[in-house]
Amino acid sequence: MYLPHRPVSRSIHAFASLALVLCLVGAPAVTAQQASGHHASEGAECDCPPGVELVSQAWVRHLPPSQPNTAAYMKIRNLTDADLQIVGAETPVARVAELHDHVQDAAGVMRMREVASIVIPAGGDVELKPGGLHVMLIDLVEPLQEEQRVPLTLHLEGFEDLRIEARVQRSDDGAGHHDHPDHHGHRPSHAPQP
Ligand SMILES: [Cu+2]
Repeated sequence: MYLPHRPVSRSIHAFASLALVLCLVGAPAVTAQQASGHHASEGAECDCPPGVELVSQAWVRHLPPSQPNTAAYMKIRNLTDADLQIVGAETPVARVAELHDHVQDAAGVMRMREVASIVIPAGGDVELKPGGLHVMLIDLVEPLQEEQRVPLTLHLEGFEDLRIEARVQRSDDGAGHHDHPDHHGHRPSHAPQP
């Protein structure tokens, strides 16, 4: 069902050229979105390379100003025919951004740990969400305000960056923007936050 990445790129270029010709003869113009290589995902704010989409609004958990760290969550879709790997992240609002997952320790407690990469499967999605994968924002430059827009860049191995604009929200608000088929109605008991 999904088109492989390279033909998609080529078709966008071909379409853009065709559109230019059509413009000259008075046919409807394509939007700037369709003509550019990067595009904004529908309903979600991302300057994503062709073949990659943000499925839902990216968000950063709002925490009391005393908390030096927080986390960013989002759902990303890979329309290409190859697995993609997120291998790094950066944001101007935190001095360090790490890729994290939650794993259960021997005592059954969920704990965060850093991971080297996060895979977005070919033709599939990956969801970063509370209690699971997330981008850890460590040592915030200053406390984040609710509704603040946070630029977040994700580096993909051998691929162009995703430039995302995440919104700062309380966890309840954020959860409202996501599907939670495996949501149990409470946060996993793990420390430290988030
Ligand atoms: Cu973490």
